[in-house]
Amino acid sequence: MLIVYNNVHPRHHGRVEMFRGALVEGVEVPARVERVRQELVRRGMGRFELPGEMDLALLNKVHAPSFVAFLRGAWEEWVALDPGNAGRDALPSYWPIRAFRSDVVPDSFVARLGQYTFDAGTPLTAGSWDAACEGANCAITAARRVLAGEPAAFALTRPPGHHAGRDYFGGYCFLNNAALAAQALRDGGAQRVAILDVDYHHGNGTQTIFYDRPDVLFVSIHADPRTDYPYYIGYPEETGAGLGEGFNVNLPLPRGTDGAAWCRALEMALQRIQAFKADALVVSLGVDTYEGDPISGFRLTHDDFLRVGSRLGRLAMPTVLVFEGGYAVDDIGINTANVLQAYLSEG
Ligand code: OKP
Ligand code: ZN
Repeated sequence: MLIVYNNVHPRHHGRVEMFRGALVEGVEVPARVERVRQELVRRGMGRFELPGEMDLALLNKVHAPSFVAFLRGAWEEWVALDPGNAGRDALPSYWPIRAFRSDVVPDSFVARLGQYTFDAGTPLTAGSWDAACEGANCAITAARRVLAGEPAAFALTRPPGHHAGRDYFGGYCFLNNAALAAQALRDGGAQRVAILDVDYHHGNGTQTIFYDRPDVLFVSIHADPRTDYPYYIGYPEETGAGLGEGFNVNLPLPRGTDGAAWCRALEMALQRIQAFKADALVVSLGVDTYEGDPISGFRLTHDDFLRVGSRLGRLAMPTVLVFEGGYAVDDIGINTANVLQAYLSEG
């Protein structure tokens, strides 16, 4: 499979995230992507390529230009607050909730930081912008390669993307790689694009970016937000708005869900995608549904990932796969390569 690889991803390396009142070691580490790369090399199943020139116009179309500018300059502003900050990740401490004003732009960097993110678990570091921007570039490049006739391509990148919205970051995500791939497919001639999000967590960013649009169908299988992150979104009654009504499908499942039950939800998702008659598919491929994942609660096995891959391969749709979550580092290579290898064996 064609793998578009983000070779600058280690520039984003968060030290800590806030968890239950403590700063704890982060789980979204560079080794995640390196393990996947090593396993693909070991199996001899990847043609690795680097992306070309970044399409900043597309980035500024999917994301708000003010947000893109904020992210690009955020590290410099953080360090300007206090030179000692150079040794510390930027994390927010203040958020404008509903009762506060949403029309003000404070001078204070930490105040603006809280306007652009929704949790204190997404450390912004010196190289976060570089890594995220190149990751976005990988996803866009993968989409363009598929438009040019490649049957499938995998954007192997971190940080992940599906929690990032038009003008906010969070959930370890800064730029929405899957949304950028979908928009690149649309702009390149695909009339209808489906996004299937199989990460353990609901892809709130992707959902909101396309919520009022009928040309991009978003279907997500994820942990019930009543118990799991991102908590405030991802419920089944969220079906789209305006022209986009009916083009958003959330399939939450309870903690403890095993591969058999998960695959039944996958069948429902694929039924909807086929009825939509998508010209191309984007898969937000998180493997944190794995039974050994340290922060998640589903119970998919190594073999279940083979089933998922072959089921997706049987669709025989032009497909862009974008790497999302998965935190069981020792098994992340096996699980991801299992999906891709089984996908290819159906081709
Ligand atoms: C990103 B992706 C664990 C708390 C969970 C955020 C999870 C983000 C997951 N200490 N916090 O969807 O895999
Ligand atoms: Zn996840």
